[in-house]
Amino acid sequence: MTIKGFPNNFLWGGATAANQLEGGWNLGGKGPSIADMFTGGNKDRARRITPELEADTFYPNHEAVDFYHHYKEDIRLFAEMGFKAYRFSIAWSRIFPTGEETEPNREGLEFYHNVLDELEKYGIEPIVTMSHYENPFQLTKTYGGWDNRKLIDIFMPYAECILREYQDRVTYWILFNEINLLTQPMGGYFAGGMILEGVENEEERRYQAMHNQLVASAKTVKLGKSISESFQFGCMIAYVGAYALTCKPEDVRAQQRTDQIHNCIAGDVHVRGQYPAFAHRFFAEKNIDINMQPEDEQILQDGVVDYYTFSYYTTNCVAENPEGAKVSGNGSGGLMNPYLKNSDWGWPIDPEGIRWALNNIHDRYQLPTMIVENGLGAVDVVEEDGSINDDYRIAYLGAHIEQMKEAVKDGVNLIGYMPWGCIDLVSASTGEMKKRYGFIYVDKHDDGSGDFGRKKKKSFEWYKKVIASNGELLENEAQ
Ligand code: BGP
Repeated sequence: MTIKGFPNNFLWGGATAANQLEGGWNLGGKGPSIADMFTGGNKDRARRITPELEADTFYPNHEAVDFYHHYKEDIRLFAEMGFKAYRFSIAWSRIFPTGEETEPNREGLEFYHNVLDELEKYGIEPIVTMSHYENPFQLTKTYGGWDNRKLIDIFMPYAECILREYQDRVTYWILFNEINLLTQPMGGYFAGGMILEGVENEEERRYQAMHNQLVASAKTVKLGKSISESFQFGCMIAYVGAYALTCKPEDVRAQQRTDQIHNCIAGDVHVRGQYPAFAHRFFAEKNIDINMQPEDEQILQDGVVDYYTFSYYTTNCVAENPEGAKVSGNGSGGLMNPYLKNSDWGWPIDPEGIRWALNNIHDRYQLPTMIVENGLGAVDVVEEDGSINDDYRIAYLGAHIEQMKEAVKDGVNLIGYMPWGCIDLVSASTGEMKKRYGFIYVDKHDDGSGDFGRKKKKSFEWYKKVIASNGELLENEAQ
């Protein structure tokens, strides 16, 4: 029997999010989202959230990389690379500026029709995230964010509006980006739209927010299926693989627990329609008392997802007594792995880990699976001749694709790969432009300078060949 690599209909593409890409933060009737209230930062200086905009402060998401005015050019470049699919998010506050209008903002809806027109022109399949760290900020002011159950009722008209509006144009929907970041302190702002500094029951409120989003997700799936039978709904998990630091049984158990809490609670509810048993004990031991309504059980069961998506950047190590050097890495922290090198932002680089993650996910859920974020945030240098030789990015992505191929040969039903920030955009964690992921460079910098000019990096031609060969030509061969 021949063991085959990527299937012929594999979805090669790239991923972005409205708040990090579009700019036009107050154009076309858009209201401010929570992302618009974040200042810039860097790996040593955290971003600040300002409840009111401060004069003389730079807010990097306001202009981002101005996809709002460059979308035609950008999508043409995606098409030139051979993209089969493109993951982007709809900015909720472009459609409902404060979240609570009774009528949607037509101009916002038209913007995404225009984006979809371009994608259609090149035969690129849209994969649309409904909520990617961009709650209308007014909801934070009025209700505090997703820990307030009221948000479910406010989200549903938005979900219904976009599902109906784009029902003939979009098949693949992604519900809440990295919903499980709510198990981590940074997830409060990003995933939950909440400002929880100094709040006593901070952890409980994050898990409450996650529950409310899980209920909203399930309701959206049920509603969506009544609008169009062709809709496919996916969850989105920030999958950070955890290894035991040693083979000491207590360390191995600490690893299992971390994996259960961080990677599995939200995924299990999305896929199986109920909380796993270990979650109940975890909540009890932590005194986390989640307000679940009697009807929630049925709602969760009725709205399970059709496919599983996740972001994968890194892994870390876990020990019973976590002493030693810590790493950064997609909200997770954890201990340094002596066998791995870190990126310039301290995220361990672990291509083998993506095969491990894919096998774990497949063993647990047996669902079609899509990697909707992966990549290397790095500093790019524009040479005097204008070239950008990002061999480090080619090496990172090539090694990960190689391991994805192994996972497919292992039997994983992997249906797509959307590397993150296929065009440079604003970093979520640090607010920097300096931390770049793209195949396409954008002339925009952390002091606000730059003319938004687009340039192909070396990885652009490389990825084009990877796609054309359906993942057969990798690292050296494709250069
Ligand atoms: C994920 C987010 C993205 C993205 C990415 C890279 O957590 O879903 O929005 O930004 O991480 O992280 P960063 O931008 O901090 O480098």
